Amino acid sequence: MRITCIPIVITLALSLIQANVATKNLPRGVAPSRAKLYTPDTKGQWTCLDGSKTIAFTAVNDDYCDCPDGSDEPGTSACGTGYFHCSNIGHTPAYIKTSRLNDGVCDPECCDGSDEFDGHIHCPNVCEQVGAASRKEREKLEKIHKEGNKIRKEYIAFGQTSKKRLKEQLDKLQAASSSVKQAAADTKATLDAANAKLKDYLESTKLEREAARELQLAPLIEQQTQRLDHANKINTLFRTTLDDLKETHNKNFHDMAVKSTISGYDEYLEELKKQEEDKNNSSNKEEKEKERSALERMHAVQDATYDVKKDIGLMFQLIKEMKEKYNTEYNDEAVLKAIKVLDEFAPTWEDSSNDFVGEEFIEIPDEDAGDKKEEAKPEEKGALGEVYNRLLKGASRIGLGFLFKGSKVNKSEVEIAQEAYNKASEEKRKSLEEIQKLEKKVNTDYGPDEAFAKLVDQCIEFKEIEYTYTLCLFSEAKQKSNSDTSLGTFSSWVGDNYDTQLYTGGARCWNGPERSVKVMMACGTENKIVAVSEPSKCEYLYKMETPALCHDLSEDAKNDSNSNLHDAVYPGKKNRDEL
Ligand code: MAN
Repeated sequence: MRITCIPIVITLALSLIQANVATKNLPRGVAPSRAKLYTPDTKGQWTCLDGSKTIAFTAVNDDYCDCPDGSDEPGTSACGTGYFHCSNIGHTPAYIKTSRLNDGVCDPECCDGSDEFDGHIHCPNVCEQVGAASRKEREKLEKIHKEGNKIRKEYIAFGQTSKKRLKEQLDKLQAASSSVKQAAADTKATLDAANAKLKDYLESTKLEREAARELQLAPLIEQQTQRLDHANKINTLFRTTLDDLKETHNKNFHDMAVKSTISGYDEYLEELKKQEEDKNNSSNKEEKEKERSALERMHAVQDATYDVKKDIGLMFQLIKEMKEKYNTEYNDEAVLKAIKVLDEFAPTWEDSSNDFVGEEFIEIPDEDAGDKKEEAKPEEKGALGEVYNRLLKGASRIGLGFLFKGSKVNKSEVEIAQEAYNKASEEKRKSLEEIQKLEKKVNTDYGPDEAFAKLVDQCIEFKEIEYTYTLCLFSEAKQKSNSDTSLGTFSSWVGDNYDTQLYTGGARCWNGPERSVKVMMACGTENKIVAVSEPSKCEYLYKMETPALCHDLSEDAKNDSNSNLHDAVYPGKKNRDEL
């Protein structure tokens, strides 16, 4: 709908002219502007306005309905379907349905009282007062409109400058993005080449490096194996102790503590058996052993030590629980023997400074750790020492210093390439993100003249008894009480008038749809929400005012002469009898 205003002066002048034009013969209820339609032909005949019938002109307003469209009775209620024109001199002319004539009610639309003329009641002519009040209201609205329109013009200027600036920024970023992309691609290629080189190097020196690792880890494997052996011995001691207890304890005593330890031990044996079976099914042990690298073997010995220690812990605990609860009066020798083993072992087990217990794992050094020298120590100058020195030189040459951190090469080619690639791809990511953000802003519809750009991310709120409703324009609407409920994010404009927005995809309503908001806007001197309702469950309606909708009235008047000022302020609202 085009928004418009017919200035007050023109309205008044029109009313006067219409009144003057009215002729004596103009039937009651016909607007002077329609006088031509109510002229008899030369034979005194007249045709219904829908063309359906010709009747004598004297039958117009004879209180008998002749025309199907009711046009022959504009000034009586005989048809009831036509329209009666009240001149309302001093205010604005209006139409009412003819069914409301002489019905004993003074219709407010006919402020001149002309709708009740049969003498049953008297309707005073209040057009002067009503007209004055209406003109005052119009003036007030016009003032708001003028003020709002000034702000709107600023909004437009802002929106247009901002759009231009955003477009320029976007162009710049887009132009720069190709070199950012290229840099990311180039650094990726360099990284791939460095990785390929590293892979080749690692492949070609595999045997030598393994030999060097062997040399490095051999003493540690040996050390860890000794710990495993030691752990195995303790494990065997506990197994034998518990086997003996199981065999030789006095079954006649039925000591519950002893029984519970033995059944715990049986469960443990059962579990152990299962694990052994799984292990045997899953691999050919010897084959695997042969293929394993020094590091894998080191891990295997460490894992085995850990497992054995866990088993010892379990058996230790079983005997300990028995010790705490067994019946001392029985003096069962088998039980006492098991407790003796426990007591002897307890200090070792519970003292974490013991090197087997506390440090069953020996930390495995990096492949290159401890090589803080360019050459092998004189005592390493056997065959492996030479291998090491050759590797060191080869690695330095291609920049694979990380293999030998202590050497003169601080950073490897791969590390350098990786850092460059990380930096370039981060720049590429940032640039694309920035472009996307700008594109979103540039492509958002802020109205044909960009007036709404000023409202982006402006947040306004409306407090009512239970909730505070908020709206961040072009962003999100919320309903707040103890917590925030999203009512939806900006989705689109509704229609072509740029006065209604839709926010969708809010928090789902219990047993219902996702919450959504329709924002209906009208002209006002500031951005504010003036009413919030929930016409249907979880579908909200915000009414807001904004200067962005205070259009230039004179411009609008040119475009749409049928609208009035009220429409300009609250577009879409119609008089019920409007024709
Ligand atoms: C909350 C509010 C109301 C809504 C109900 C639906 O109480 O969001 O507006 O009608 O949930 O269950």
